[in-house]
Amino acid sequence: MKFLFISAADKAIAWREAILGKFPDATFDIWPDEVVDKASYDYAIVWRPPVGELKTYLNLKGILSLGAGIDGILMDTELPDDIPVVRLVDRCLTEGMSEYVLYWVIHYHRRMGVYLNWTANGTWKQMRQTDTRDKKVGFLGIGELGSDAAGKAAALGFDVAGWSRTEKKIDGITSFYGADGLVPFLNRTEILIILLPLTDSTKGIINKDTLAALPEGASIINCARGAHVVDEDLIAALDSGHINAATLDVFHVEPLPEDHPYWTHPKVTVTPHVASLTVPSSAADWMEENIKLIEAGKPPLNTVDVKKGY
Ligand code: NDP
Ligand code: OXD
Repeated sequence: MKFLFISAADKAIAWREAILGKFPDATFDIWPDEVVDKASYDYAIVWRPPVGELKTYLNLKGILSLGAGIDGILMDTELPDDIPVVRLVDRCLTEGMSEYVLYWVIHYHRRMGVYLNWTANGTWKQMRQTDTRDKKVGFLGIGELGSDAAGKAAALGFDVAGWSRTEKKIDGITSFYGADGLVPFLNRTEILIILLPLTDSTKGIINKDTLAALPEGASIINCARGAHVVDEDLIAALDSGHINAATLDVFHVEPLPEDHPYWTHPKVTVTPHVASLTVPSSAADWMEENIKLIEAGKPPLNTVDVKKGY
């Protein structure tokens, strides 16, 4: 079996070890330097392949994403259309995302930013503590990642809701769905977490209208994609005081350009796209399972619906 790897070179060594650990007789070639005989590859393991590259590998059986988000793969408008694109669903990725989300939800709920500023200046001062059960946390996107984090937030006692395309029935989580559900969902959400895929319908979903629909003082955690947010609208809402604070892990351009106002905005915390990183040794289990399904002539799990965009 032959694997083609297209991603940052510094990620390749760990992936080679993980994949060859599962398929010891396989060959794992790193694009572009190690590629020989394009027709000989069975599986492409990719992050953001160059447009038009994958269609030149004529015998691929599957395109396996290195991440949960496949917007970077779908940017290739010339993808071969008879080959399944399979997105990553992995325990470590899911648990890592929930850790990141809960860390910031608790940070905003317990107003740790305010306390850390005060104590850094030698100020000893207390605020009234609010009841967790009254704090309304909302997840835009309640799929693999959103549902795990939402379930864990609900277990801590938060009043949790999710917004999705289709209705969800998850114990302890109120479901809002579809275009009609968006504003009512936003109206009740004091801490908003964005965990949507980036598609034509979700691009720019955080804009002046949706920000205005959030209650005064809401906080935002974006750990999906930068293009979900209209940056100027978010900055205006932070400056006006309508939005309390934002933690942003993802950006229109990454790395975030040096002169971007987010770097120095007092109400913004920037993290460098680390909300949850793929752990090759764990994600290789999922790759193995899907490859076995494809080799057995069965459909893989988590196949992307290219038309839907996720
Ligand atoms: P899923 O596909 O499992 O879930 C997506 C959710 O979004 C579903 O609930 C889906 O609704 C909902 N959704 C999609 N389109 C719409 C729409 N138009 N209107 C309303 N709801 C919509 O994705 P994951 O949970 O696995 O991942 C989410 C995103 O997280 C990824 O696409 C990626 O961009 C990002 N990510 C970021 C990481 C980071 O480190 N910052 C790491 C990993 C992922 P329905 O269930 O009804 O289909
Ligand atoms: C992903 C990511 O989509 O790392 O998995 O952003």
